[in-house]
Amino acid sequence: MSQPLILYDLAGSTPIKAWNLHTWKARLALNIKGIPYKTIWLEYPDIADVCKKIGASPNGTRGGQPLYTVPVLQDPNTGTVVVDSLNIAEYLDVKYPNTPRLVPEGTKVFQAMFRDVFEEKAMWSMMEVVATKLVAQLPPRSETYWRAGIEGFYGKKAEEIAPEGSLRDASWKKVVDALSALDVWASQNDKGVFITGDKVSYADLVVMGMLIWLKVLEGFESKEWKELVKVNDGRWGRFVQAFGQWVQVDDGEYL
Ligand SMILES: N[C@@H](CCC(=O)N[C@@H](CS)C(=O)NCC(=O)O)C(=O)O
Repeated sequence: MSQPLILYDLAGSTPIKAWNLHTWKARLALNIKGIPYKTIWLEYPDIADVCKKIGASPNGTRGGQPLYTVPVLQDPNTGTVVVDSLNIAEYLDVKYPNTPRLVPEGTKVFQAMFRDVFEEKAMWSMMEVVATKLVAQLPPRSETYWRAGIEGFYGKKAEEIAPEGSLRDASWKKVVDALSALDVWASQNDKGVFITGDKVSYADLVVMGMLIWLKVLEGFESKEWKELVKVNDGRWGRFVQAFGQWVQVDDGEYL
């Protein structure tokens, strides 16, 4: 009998716990495919040690040093450890072929380019919008780690990056502009709510990961969420609805 896969994710203190846009891409892939898995909840300062222990490779470098990231997927059935949400989606496609395919044949380059372009257009602005709530829900050790990186980069407290007012409105406008550009591209499909039409693929997980980030951290009642579901003739409202059944989080275990 096959054993549940293990997903390494970052713990937050909201009721749903899973808050990170990158790990949500892998979680959505598992949920869409219906593959049983268990979450191991980590804190930022533990990522590198855990990765080294389980044999996960670095996912790039930062400041000349190896950079270890989550999500990481461990498959006890094959002894495989996979790093990076796109590789995870592709691995699951290959090893669990009777499940919806998220990186259709010949599209890995498109999926990778889509991720880079969309994240470049929208991710930092969205991070500015959610920064205050993001930091408020991190457990203390993760909070110290995250503040050191982000506050060093911006040269100010996380809470001052985009407080209510013109700074926050400008960041949010950049997010809406990025979504509107995507709406124009995606409208070239004549059917289906997803980026490439009526079948969900990894590109959709990139977008949804970012929207869940906003939903978990700011909530349904935030003015940004209310605007998001209406803009572009309701495209993102329909998009989020199409993911409804897949936005699930297991209890998991803390490291
Ligand atoms: N392209 C990667 C991005 C992974 C990533 O950047 N993960 C962040 C989560 S915030 C991370 O683990 N960062 C570790 C660190 O900053 O030390 C993916 O989609 O898996």
